[in-house]
Amino acid sequence: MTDCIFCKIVAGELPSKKAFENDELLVFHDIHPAAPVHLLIIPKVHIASLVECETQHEGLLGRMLLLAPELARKHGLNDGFRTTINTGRGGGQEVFHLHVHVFGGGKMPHLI
Ligand code: IU
Repeated sequence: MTDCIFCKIVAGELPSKKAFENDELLVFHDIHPAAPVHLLIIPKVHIASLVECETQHEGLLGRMLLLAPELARKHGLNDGFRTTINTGRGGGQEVFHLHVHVFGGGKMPHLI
């Protein structure tokens, strides 16, 4: 999608601090970190949000989630971490390209 910021990051048209990359996924550090470690896991293909995901995306979603503990371990989040997927404006989503936030390393407020 041409006007999607995360697609531009995938295409290398905008810079990012990469933490992981394979054929399917890209992980980079959030530009406004909410914790000492704050990573975003995104699919390289444009999917606007969790609402747009279908059965065909089951494997992709599973691999996105399974990457989180691996990233957390690599970034020293040995005591735990938080994963968040904001969905839609009502869910606090600001960038409409599916992403999983993985963050931790500080005192995490209890939200729910
Ligand atoms: P949200 O779940 O859509 O609210 O989160 C979007 C995140 O993307 C947010 O934490 C931003 O700081 C982050 N981000 C980024 O890392 N790089 C960017 O160029 C833009 C947003 I725009």
